[in-house]
Amino acid sequence: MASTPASDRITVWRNARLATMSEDAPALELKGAVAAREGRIAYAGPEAGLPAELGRAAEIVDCEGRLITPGLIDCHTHLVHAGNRANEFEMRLAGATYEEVAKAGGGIVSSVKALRAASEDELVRQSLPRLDALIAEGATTVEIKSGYGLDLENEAKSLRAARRLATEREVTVRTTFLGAHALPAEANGDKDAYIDLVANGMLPEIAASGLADAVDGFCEGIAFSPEQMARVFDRAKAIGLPVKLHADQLSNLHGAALAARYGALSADHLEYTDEAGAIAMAKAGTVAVILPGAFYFIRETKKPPIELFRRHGVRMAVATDSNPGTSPLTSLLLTMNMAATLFGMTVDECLAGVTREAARALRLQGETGTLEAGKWADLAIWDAESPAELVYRMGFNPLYRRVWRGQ
Ligand code: DI6
Ligand code: FE
Repeated sequence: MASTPASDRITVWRNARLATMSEDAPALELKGAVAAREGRIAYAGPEAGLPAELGRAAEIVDCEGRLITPGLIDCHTHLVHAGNRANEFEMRLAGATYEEVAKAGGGIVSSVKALRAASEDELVRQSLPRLDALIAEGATTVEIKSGYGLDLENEAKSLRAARRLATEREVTVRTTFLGAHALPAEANGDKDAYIDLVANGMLPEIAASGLADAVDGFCEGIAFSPEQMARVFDRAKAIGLPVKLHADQLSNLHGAALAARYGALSADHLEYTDEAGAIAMAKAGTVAVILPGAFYFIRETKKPPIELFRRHGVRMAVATDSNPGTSPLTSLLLTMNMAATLFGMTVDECLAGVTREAARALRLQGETGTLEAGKWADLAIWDAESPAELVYRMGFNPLYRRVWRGQ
């Protein structure tokens, strides 16, 4: 009998508990099935509803009652960086202040120095173990920012390394240009001149080379003002790239409202965001990306206004913010536990935050983030019966199988 060409091959995962994360489906389908054809979902729902032509699949996988969720999505990482900042961590434990750490050459500038000294190959080599840690927990899509190069050559090198990671592993990578992350030493304190370089010198080249899928910035007293970020965003909009913003992390500069004004895909951190910011985000459809790892690691005390986001219908994603300075975290499962334990987010909010809403924050909600026909066949199959088991544990990975584009 002629073998079925791979392109027509249908795979069915049956006898499963489905958390499709679709807002139109039950939270948990107890006897569900998912069918995949040509890398996309052909069916997801009650096994009894599986169309006959799919039931005659080339491959049937009995999931033995295991839980299937959409593949996990980390929508906010600085995964591409060089070296680490463990020494700073130790200094801080010994009581050093941020200023003392900075005076000792620590902080973002030390990561900039390491990034500039590393080759593109070295960046890929150092970043792969961090990506593998996310993949090992069922991540199928990862966003990766630049932001440690702070000049055109090194920002482009960072984004090329990020793109290359998607050729080294079966994973979808979305890249974000974060030239407006910090002020490089050579700027001699002139933030306005550097922002002009970011907006007019770097961004057009980065966009023309196709290295970035979005543009981000750090709107904070120690970084850039709303007015300075607006200049970068004006350029991004003129070029046609969507924007995101690290907003209201350490103070309320009304970064969330600025992001909403530009129709940003997301505003991220948000510990100090006020009700006006939440209302503006809701109106603009800007996703709140909640980053508990940074809150925990820098021992922040001001929690993001989860209740305000709920009240005003702001969609919430959850992400690792994996970076060497404030969130050296590469576990979405632990991130979900932190979002629940530290911020009171529900199990459904946490799991939606690393699937459906994380896809929305990357403008990928049409392609992934839920188990619905037509979307990428990106699945995570767990040795678990309910989503609560994925959020409840700390440091335990119950992943049984990961499926990326049906394979
Ligand atoms: N906020 C943060 O917490 C990180 N970047 C940002 O905009 C810090 C990044 C680092 O310290 O390396
Ligand atoms: Fe970040």
